[in-house]
Amino acid sequence: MDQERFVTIEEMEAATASLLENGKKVGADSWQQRVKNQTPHCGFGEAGTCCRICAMGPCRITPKSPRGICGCDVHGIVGRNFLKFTAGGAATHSDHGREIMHTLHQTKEGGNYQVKDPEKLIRIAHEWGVETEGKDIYELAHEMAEIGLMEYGKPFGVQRFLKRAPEHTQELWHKAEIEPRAIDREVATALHMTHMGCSSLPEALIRQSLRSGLSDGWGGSMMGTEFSDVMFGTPKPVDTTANIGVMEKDMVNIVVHGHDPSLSEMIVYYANDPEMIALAKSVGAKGINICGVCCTANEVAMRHGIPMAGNFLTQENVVLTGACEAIVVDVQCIFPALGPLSKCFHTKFVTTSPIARMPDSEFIRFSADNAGENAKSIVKMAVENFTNRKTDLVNIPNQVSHARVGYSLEAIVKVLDGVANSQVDTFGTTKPLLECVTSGVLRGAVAMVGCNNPKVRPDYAHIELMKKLIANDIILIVSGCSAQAAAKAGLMDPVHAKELCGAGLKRVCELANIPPVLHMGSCVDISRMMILASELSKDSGLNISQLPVVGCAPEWMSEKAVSIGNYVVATGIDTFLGVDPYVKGSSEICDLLTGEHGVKDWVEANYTVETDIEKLGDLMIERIEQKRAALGI
Ligand code: XCC
Ligand code: SF4
Repeated sequence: MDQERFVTIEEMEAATASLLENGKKVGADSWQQRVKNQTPHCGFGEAGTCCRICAMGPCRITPKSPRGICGCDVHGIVGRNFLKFTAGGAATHSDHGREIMHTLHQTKEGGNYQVKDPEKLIRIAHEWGVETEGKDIYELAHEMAEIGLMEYGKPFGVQRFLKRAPEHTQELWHKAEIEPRAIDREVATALHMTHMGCSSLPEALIRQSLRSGLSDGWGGSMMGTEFSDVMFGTPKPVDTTANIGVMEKDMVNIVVHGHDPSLSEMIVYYANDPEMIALAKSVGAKGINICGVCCTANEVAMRHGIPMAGNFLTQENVVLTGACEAIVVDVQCIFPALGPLSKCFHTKFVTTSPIARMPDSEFIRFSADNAGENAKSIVKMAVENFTNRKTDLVNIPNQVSHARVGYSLEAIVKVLDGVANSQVDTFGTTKPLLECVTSGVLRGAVAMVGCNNPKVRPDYAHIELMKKLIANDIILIVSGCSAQAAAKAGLMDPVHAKELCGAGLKRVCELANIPPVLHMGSCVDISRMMILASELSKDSGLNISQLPVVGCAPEWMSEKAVSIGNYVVATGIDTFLGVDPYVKGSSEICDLLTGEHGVKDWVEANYTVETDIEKLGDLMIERIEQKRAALGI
């Protein structure tokens, strides 16, 4: 295999090691060091058996003390912790979606934020039963924003997006009493249930976990995805580059990190401003280079081809290059470590959201009305900081891969359909993809998502599992930090990655001119995957749970990831985790989540937790083949 085309995990680790050496010169701390300080982790915390929701505790469950002071047993404690964890994730994604709706409400002709995909707005308006005839597009956008915002707190009814699911799925949700009502209500209900002296019945806690997960995936996240597309454009395939080598030695490097595209879109816009480029040249730089980390990277890569410098556990690496003039963040997955770390270099650490305030940062508050002005001043600050760079500290490992990204549902349907579809009310059919699967050219699909976690060798699980799956003719649809792991390794290279595939998948890649690992976006965009699964189900007449499709988060770490897991399972997709969600302390909770008669009875899917990555891959292939066999294909 040509080493130039694919970057191996060992090469990436060597690059990180050289960056850590760079950090040592200036006394920088690192997560690698902090992991050592934190190991071993608390056994009660890891098993989920510590309760501190009231001040009689904390209570820790052991064979000698099987109940907390209130009498709660281990199953109640583990279940409550799991539900609280889910609620944290659902709140976070959904609040991101809410911010997007507020931004949509501020759109105006010629303003900081505009409607870039009016067709999509009209399509959703029709879906929601909103009159579009004779309305100015901004009038419609504001009306839709208000309706969307009402979904967060409406007193009656269930989420409007649930209607996008197949009838059968909607019935399952109804029967299991897990249809999410108002988005915020499911989070509030979860926190109410987990208050001292409320629910300790495992089944009730797990049902609400699924329900608040669904309020995220089919509520808040879906809102975030759909209306980001309306404002910033629905992603289409675009070529970009990935890995730490995308930082440019001779340019002003601005790294955008976080989640909400409302910030990064503005920074990208002003980095292309001729006035700013001229300023960069006047300070001796060749220009301005924007690159991304975490989900923000996915957002701007998919819409503008902005290079992706790294993912969750390489966020410190961008600063360690000594060539980062500014790291500009909004919300979620931002290491507080970036504050002290950036102080070791010339890097400006700029926080912008009242939701994510951190010590040792410069806070420039971002809002829809000052976005333009503030983005410009951030870019200017970064450019002016170029002269403070210490050239002897600059170390940019030369690792860059090519990647084709931007496979929104609309784009996937289009490339696989091979025909342009310009109708407003539909985006085409998934039938060509289904034909590939039923004929056996493709064995199935895996939705691989989620973070990095030092408990797993970072990126290794993502990359190795993907290689194994594509070699077995299983197509990958990925998002979040998993997507960046793939891109860094070269698995999204439209020319070369197909060499790693089985014969069937290779042929599909050639015919459709796609990489075998399709970049579907950020983590809120896992909502796109839910719609894809729904469309596959409707077009095939099968239930979602019958499709040879599974979900996987091999290196997950955040509360959001558990919320995602819950809605993916609740949608009927078996989900495989490489890290235990703090539930191993309760056999009853484990049985409900992973057994044959828990969530599986309600939603036809369940979890598998396997920390041996090789085994995790085998189990997924096995499950896909079982589903095929059951269909007789
Ligand atoms: Fe965060 Fe979304 Fe996880 Fe990456 S994958 S570490 S949650 S950036 Ni969402
Ligand atoms: Fe202990 Fe019960 Fe209070 Fe939890 S709720 S801390 S188990 S007394």
